Amino acid sequence: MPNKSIQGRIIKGVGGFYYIKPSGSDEIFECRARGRFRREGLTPLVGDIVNCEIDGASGSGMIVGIMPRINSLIRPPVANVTKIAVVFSVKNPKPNLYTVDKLITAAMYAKIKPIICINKTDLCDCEELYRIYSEAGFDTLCLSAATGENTDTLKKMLEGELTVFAGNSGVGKSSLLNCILKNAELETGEVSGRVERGRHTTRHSELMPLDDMSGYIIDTPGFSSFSVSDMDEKALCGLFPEFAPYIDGCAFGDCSHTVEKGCLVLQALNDGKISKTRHDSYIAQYKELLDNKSY
Ligand SMILES: Nc1nc2c(ncn2[C@@H]2O[C@H](COP(=O)(O)OP(=O)(O)O)[C@@H](O)[C@H]2O)c(=O)[nH]1
Ligand SMILES: [Mg+2]
Ligand SMILES: [Zn+2]
Repeated sequence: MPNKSIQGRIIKGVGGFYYIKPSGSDEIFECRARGRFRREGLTPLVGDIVNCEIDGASGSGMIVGIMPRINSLIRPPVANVTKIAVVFSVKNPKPNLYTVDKLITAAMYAKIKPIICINKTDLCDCEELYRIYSEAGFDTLCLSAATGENTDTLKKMLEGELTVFAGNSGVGKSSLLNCILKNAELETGEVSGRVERGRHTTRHSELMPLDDMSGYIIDTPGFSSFSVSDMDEKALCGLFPEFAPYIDGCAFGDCSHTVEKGCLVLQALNDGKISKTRHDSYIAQYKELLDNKSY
Protein backbone atom coordinates (compact mmCIF):
# COMPACT_ATOMS: atom_id res chain seq x y z
CA MET A 1 0.00 0.00 0.00
CA PRO A 2 1.36 3.44 -0.91
CA ASN A 3 1.53 6.27 1.61
CA LYS A 4 -1.48 8.54 1.55
CA SER A 5 -2.81 11.79 2.91
CA ILE A 6 -6.31 12.03 4.32
CA GLN A 7 -8.49 14.68 5.90
CA GLY A 8 -11.14 13.80 8.43
CA ARG A 9 -12.71 14.49 11.78
CA ILE A 10 -11.43 13.23 15.12
CA ILE A 11 -14.32 11.27 16.58
CA LYS A 12 -12.51 9.81 19.59
CA GLY A 13 -9.28 10.24 21.50
CA VAL A 14 -7.90 7.63 23.91
CA GLY A 15 -4.45 7.37 25.47
CA GLY A 16 -2.59 9.38 22.86
CA PHE A 17 -4.41 7.79 19.93
CA TYR A 18 -6.92 9.64 17.82
CA TYR A 19 -9.57 8.04 15.64
CA ILE A 20 -10.23 9.91 12.43
CA LYS A 21 -13.15 9.52 10.10
CA PRO A 22 -12.96 11.09 6.63
CA SER A 23 -16.31 12.57 5.56
CA GLY A 24 -18.35 10.30 3.32
CA SER A 25 -16.41 7.22 4.40
CA ASP A 26 -16.95 4.66 7.12
CA GLU A 27 -13.25 3.87 7.42
CA ILE A 28 -11.62 4.96 10.67
CA PHE A 29 -7.89 5.77 10.87
CA GLU A 30 -5.92 5.42 14.09
CA CYS A 31 -3.35 8.20 14.36
CA ARG A 32 -0.91 9.75 16.77
CA ALA A 33 -0.23 13.47 16.88
CA ARG A 34 3.08 15.05 15.93
CA GLY A 35 5.16 16.08 18.94
CA ARG A 36 5.22 19.55 17.47
CA PHE A 37 1.61 20.13 18.56
CA ARG A 38 2.43 19.43 22.19
CA ARG A 39 5.41 21.75 22.05
CA GLU A 40 3.19 24.45 20.61
CA GLY A 41 0.63 23.87 23.36
CA LEU A 42 -1.94 22.67 20.86
CA THR A 43 -3.81 19.48 21.66
CA PRO A 44 -5.95 17.86 19.00
CA LEU A 45 -9.55 17.73 20.21
CA VAL A 46 -12.47 15.51 19.41
CA GLY A 47 -14.36 17.41 16.72
CA ASP A 48 -11.23 18.76 15.05
CA ILE A 49 -10.81 18.46 11.30
CA VAL A 50 -7.27 17.21 10.76
CA ASN A 51 -4.87 16.29 7.97
CA CYS A 52 -3.08 12.99 8.40
CA GLU A 53 -0.32 11.05 6.71
CA ILE A 54 -0.90 7.31 6.62
CA ASP A 55 2.21 5.17 6.26
CA GLY A 56 1.48 2.59 3.58
CA ALA A 57 3.83 -0.08 4.94
CA SER A 58 2.78 -0.04 8.61
CA GLY A 59 -0.69 1.41 8.27
CA SER A 60 0.09 3.77 11.13
CA GLY A 61 -1.04 7.36 10.90
CA MET A 62 0.17 10.75 12.03
CA ILE A 63 -1.83 13.93 12.45
CA VAL A 64 0.18 16.61 10.65
CA GLY A 65 -2.23 19.54 10.62
CA ILE A 66 -5.27 20.85 12.49
CA MET A 67 -7.73 23.05 10.64
CA PRO A 68 -8.73 26.33 12.31
CA ARG A 69 -11.55 25.78 14.82
CA ILE A 70 -14.81 27.67 14.92
CA ASN A 71 -14.81 27.16 18.69
CA SER A 72 -13.68 24.79 21.40
CA LEU A 73 -15.30 23.84 24.68
CA ILE A 74 -13.38 22.91 27.80
CA ARG A 75 -15.93 20.57 29.32
CA PRO A 76 -16.58 18.45 27.37
CA PRO A 77 -13.29 18.96 25.51
CA VAL A 78 -14.63 19.20 21.97
CA ALA A 79 -14.07 21.51 19.00
CA ASN A 80 -16.28 22.84 16.21
CA VAL A 81 -19.59 22.50 18.01
CA THR A 82 -22.43 24.00 15.95
CA LYS A 83 -25.48 23.30 18.11
CA ILE A 84 -26.32 22.65 21.73
CA ALA A 85 -29.40 20.76 22.79
CA VAL A 86 -30.23 22.36 26.13
CA VAL A 87 -32.21 19.59 27.81
CA PHE A 88 -34.39 19.95 30.89
CA SER A 89 -37.50 18.17 32.12
CA VAL A 90 -40.92 19.50 33.11
CA LYS A 91 -40.71 17.35 36.23
CA ASN A 92 -38.40 14.83 38.00
CA PRO A 93 -36.17 16.82 38.27
CA LYS A 94 -38.13 20.06 38.14
CA PRO A 95 -36.65 22.68 35.84
CA ASN A 96 -34.15 25.20 37.10
CA LEU A 97 -34.59 27.99 34.57
CA TYR A 98 -31.58 29.92 35.80
CA THR A 99 -29.36 26.95 34.96
CA VAL A 100 -31.10 26.63 31.61
CA ASP A 101 -30.68 30.32 30.82
CA LYS A 102 -27.01 30.27 31.79
CA LEU A 103 -26.42 27.38 29.42
CA ILE A 104 -28.18 29.30 26.67
CA THR A 105 -26.10 32.39 27.36
CA ALA A 106 -22.88 30.38 27.24
CA ALA A 107 -23.98 28.84 23.95
CA MET A 108 -24.82 32.23 22.46
CA TYR A 109 -21.44 33.56 23.63
CA ALA A 110 -19.64 30.69 21.89
CA LYS A 111 -21.80 31.32 18.79
CA ILE A 112 -23.42 27.89 19.11
CA LYS A 113 -27.09 27.67 18.25
CA PRO A 114 -29.21 26.33 21.10
CA ILE A 115 -32.16 23.97 20.68
CA ILE A 116 -34.36 24.11 23.76
CA CYS A 117 -35.48 20.57 24.58
CA ILE A 118 -38.26 20.29 27.14
CA ASN A 119 -38.38 16.61 28.03
CA LYS A 120 -40.72 14.32 30.01
CA THR A 121 -43.80 16.10 28.67
CA ASP A 122 -45.68 12.83 29.22
CA LEU A 123 -45.58 13.73 32.93
CA CYS A 124 -47.17 17.18 32.76
CA ASP A 125 -47.90 19.89 30.25
CA CYS A 126 -45.20 22.14 28.90
CA GLU A 127 -47.18 25.04 27.44
CA GLU A 128 -45.80 27.75 29.69
CA LEU A 129 -42.19 26.64 29.25
CA TYR A 130 -42.70 26.30 25.51
CA ARG A 131 -44.09 29.83 25.35
CA ILE A 132 -41.15 31.33 27.26
CA TYR A 133 -38.50 29.90 24.98
CA SER A 134 -40.24 30.01 21.62
CA GLU A 135 -41.25 33.63 22.17
CA ALA A 136 -37.66 34.46 23.09
CA GLY A 137 -36.78 33.33 19.57
CA PHE A 138 -35.28 29.87 20.17
CA ASP A 139 -35.95 26.60 18.40
CA THR A 140 -37.99 24.91 21.12
CA LEU A 141 -39.38 21.39 21.32
CA CYS A 142 -41.73 19.63 23.74
CA LEU A 143 -40.33 16.11 23.89
CA SER A 144 -40.86 12.80 25.57
CA ALA A 145 -38.25 10.10 25.37
CA ALA A 146 -40.87 7.83 26.96
CA THR A 147 -43.48 8.22 24.19
CA GLY A 148 -41.17 9.37 21.41
CA GLU A 149 -43.03 12.67 21.01
CA ASN A 150 -41.15 15.04 18.68
CA THR A 151 -37.94 13.02 18.72
CA ASP A 152 -38.09 12.83 14.89
CA THR A 153 -38.32 16.61 14.71
CA LEU A 154 -35.32 16.88 17.00
CA LYS A 155 -33.35 14.47 14.84
CA LYS A 156 -34.04 16.56 11.73
CA MET A 157 -32.61 19.62 13.49
CA LEU A 158 -29.32 17.76 14.02
CA GLU A 159 -28.61 17.04 10.36
CA GLY A 160 -25.15 18.21 9.32
CA GLU A 161 -24.44 19.64 12.78
CA LEU A 162 -22.13 18.72 15.63
CA THR A 163 -24.48 18.86 18.60
CA VAL A 164 -23.64 18.70 22.28
CA PHE A 165 -26.40 17.44 24.58
CA ALA A 166 -26.24 19.47 27.76
CA GLY A 167 -28.32 19.61 30.89
CA ASN A 168 -28.46 18.38 34.45
CA SER A 169 -28.25 14.74 35.31
CA GLY A 170 -31.55 12.88 35.16
CA VAL A 171 -33.35 15.13 32.66
CA GLY A 172 -33.28 12.44 29.97
CA LYS A 173 -30.35 13.24 27.66
CA SER A 174 -29.26 9.63 27.21
CA SER A 175 -32.88 8.50 26.84
CA LEU A 176 -33.43 11.04 24.05
CA LEU A 177 -30.26 9.92 22.29
CA ASN A 178 -31.42 6.32 22.50
CA CYS A 179 -34.58 7.44 20.64
CA ILE A 180 -32.58 9.26 17.98
CA LEU A 181 -29.72 6.82 17.39
CA LYS A 182 -30.70 3.43 16.06
CA ASN A 183 -27.92 1.41 17.62
CA ALA A 184 -27.11 3.43 20.70
CA GLU A 185 -27.61 1.75 24.01
CA LEU A 186 -26.59 4.48 26.34
CA GLU A 187 -26.86 3.89 30.03
CA THR A 188 -29.85 5.66 31.53
CA GLY A 189 -31.37 5.98 34.93
CA GLU A 190 -31.03 7.71 38.25
CA VAL A 191 -27.48 7.64 39.48
CA SER A 192 -26.15 9.06 42.71
CA GLY A 193 -23.86 12.05 42.40
CA ARG A 194 -21.00 9.98 43.69
CA VAL A 195 -21.30 7.19 41.16
CA GLU A 196 -21.78 9.66 38.37
CA ARG A 197 -18.64 11.56 39.27
CA GLY A 198 -16.72 8.34 39.35
CA ARG A 199 -17.97 7.39 35.93
CA HIS A 200 -17.35 10.84 34.62
CA THR A 201 -13.61 10.69 35.10
CA THR A 202 -13.31 7.37 33.33
CA ARG A 203 -15.35 8.38 30.34
CA HIS A 204 -13.96 10.23 27.38
CA SER A 205 -15.70 12.37 24.82
CA GLU A 206 -16.76 10.52 21.76
CA LEU A 207 -18.73 11.71 18.78
CA MET A 208 -21.61 9.51 17.74
CA PRO A 209 -22.48 9.69 14.05
CA LEU A 210 -26.16 10.07 13.16
CA ASP A 211 -27.69 7.22 11.20
CA ASP A 212 -28.57 7.87 7.53
CA MET A 213 -27.52 11.52 7.64
CA SER A 214 -24.46 13.64 8.22
CA GLY A 215 -23.85 15.08 11.65
CA TYR A 216 -22.59 14.02 15.06
CA ILE A 217 -23.81 14.19 18.59
CA ILE A 218 -22.05 14.00 21.88
CA ASP A 219 -23.57 12.95 25.20
CA THR A 220 -21.95 14.46 28.22
CA PRO A 221 -22.54 12.81 31.59
CA GLY A 222 -23.20 15.37 34.29
CA PHE A 223 -22.33 18.26 32.02
CA SER A 224 -24.30 21.28 33.04
CA SER A 225 -22.51 24.44 32.15
CA PHE A 226 -19.49 26.01 30.62
CA SER A 227 -17.82 29.20 31.45
CA VAL A 228 -18.51 32.75 30.38
CA SER A 229 -16.64 34.16 33.38
CA ASP A 230 -14.32 36.22 31.19
CA MET A 231 -17.26 38.06 29.68
CA ASP A 232 -17.93 41.76 30.20
CA GLU A 233 -21.34 42.19 31.87
CA LYS A 234 -22.16 44.91 29.32
CA ALA A 235 -22.11 42.27 26.58
CA LEU A 236 -24.64 40.07 28.37
CA CYS A 237 -27.77 41.80 27.04
CA GLY A 238 -26.60 41.04 23.50
CA LEU A 239 -26.91 37.33 24.26
CA PHE A 240 -30.66 37.61 24.97
CA PRO A 241 -32.14 37.71 21.47
CA GLU A 242 -35.54 38.90 22.72
CA PHE A 243 -33.95 42.09 24.10
CA ALA A 244 -32.60 43.09 20.69
CA PRO A 245 -35.53 45.24 19.50
CA TYR A 246 -35.33 47.40 22.64
CA ILE A 247 -31.63 47.78 23.48
CA ASP A 248 -30.64 50.49 21.04
CA GLY A 249 -33.52 52.74 21.99
CA CYS A 250 -32.73 52.82 25.71
CA ALA A 251 -32.66 56.26 27.24
CA PHE A 252 -29.01 56.04 28.27
CA GLY A 253 -26.24 54.56 26.15
CA ASP A 254 -24.93 52.56 29.09
CA CYS A 255 -28.28 51.28 30.36
CA SER A 256 -27.84 48.00 32.26
CA HIS A 257 -31.52 47.08 31.63
CA THR A 258 -31.89 46.09 35.27
CA VAL A 259 -33.37 49.09 37.12
CA GLU A 260 -33.17 52.24 35.00
CA LYS A 261 -36.13 54.55 34.47
CA GLY A 262 -36.93 54.85 30.78
CA CYS A 263 -35.37 51.48 29.96
CA LEU A 264 -37.17 49.98 26.97
CA VAL A 265 -36.24 46.43 27.97
CA LEU A 266 -37.95 46.95 31.35
CA GLN A 267 -40.88 48.51 29.54
CA ALA A 268 -41.15 45.42 27.31
CA LEU A 269 -40.99 43.26 30.44
CA ASN A 270 -43.90 45.21 31.94
CA ASP A 271 -45.84 44.88 28.71
CA GLY A 272 -45.36 41.10 28.78
CA LYS A 273 -43.19 41.07 25.66
CA ILE A 274 -40.21 39.72 27.57
CA SER A 275 -40.67 36.86 30.01
CA LYS A 276 -40.14 37.51 33.70
CA THR A 277 -38.06 34.35 34.25
CA ARG A 278 -35.74 35.23 31.38
CA HIS A 279 -35.25 38.76 32.68
CA ASP A 280 -34.72 37.45 36.22
CA SER A 281 -31.98 35.20 34.84
CA TYR A 282 -30.49 38.18 33.05
CA ILE A 283 -30.32 40.21 36.27
CA ALA A 284 -28.87 37.31 38.27
CA GLN A 285 -26.20 36.63 35.70
CA TYR A 286 -25.42 40.34 35.33
CA LYS A 287 -24.79 40.53 39.08
CA GLU A 288 -22.71 37.37 38.99
CA LEU A 289 -20.48 38.80 36.28
CA LEU A 290 -20.08 42.05 38.24
CA ASP A 291 -19.21 40.14 41.45
CA ASN A 292 -16.62 38.04 39.64
CA LYS A 293 -14.90 41.21 38.53
CA SER A 294 -14.67 42.89 41.90
CA TYR A 295 -12.32 40.69 43.85
N1 LIG B 1 -41.51 9.81 32.26
C1 LIG B 1 -40.39 10.00 31.57
N2 LIG B 1 -39.21 9.58 32.07
C2 LIG B 1 -38.09 9.79 31.35
C3 LIG B 1 -38.12 10.45 30.10
N3 LIG B 1 -36.85 10.54 29.63
C4 LIG B 1 -36.06 9.96 30.56
N4 LIG B 1 -36.79 9.48 31.59
C5 LIG B 1 -36.28 8.79 32.80
O1 LIG B 1 -35.47 9.69 33.52
C6 LIG B 1 -34.34 9.04 34.11
C7 LIG B 1 -33.05 9.71 33.69
O2 LIG B 1 -32.89 9.58 32.29
P1 LIG B 1 -31.44 9.64 31.59
O3 LIG B 1 -31.66 9.50 30.14
O4 LIG B 1 -30.49 8.70 32.24
O5 LIG B 1 -31.02 11.15 31.94
P2 LIG B 1 -29.59 11.86 31.73
O6 LIG B 1 -28.89 11.83 33.05
O7 LIG B 1 -29.91 13.28 31.34
O8 LIG B 1 -28.85 11.13 30.65
C8 LIG B 1 -34.45 7.58 33.66
O9 LIG B 1 -35.06 6.86 34.70
C9 LIG B 1 -35.35 7.64 32.46
O10 LIG B 1 -36.07 6.45 32.25
C10 LIG B 1 -39.41 10.88 29.58
O11 LIG B 1 -39.54 11.47 28.52
N5 LIG B 1 -40.49 10.64 30.38
MG1 LIG C 1 -26.94 10.29 30.65
ZN1 LIG D 1 -32.31 49.54 29.16
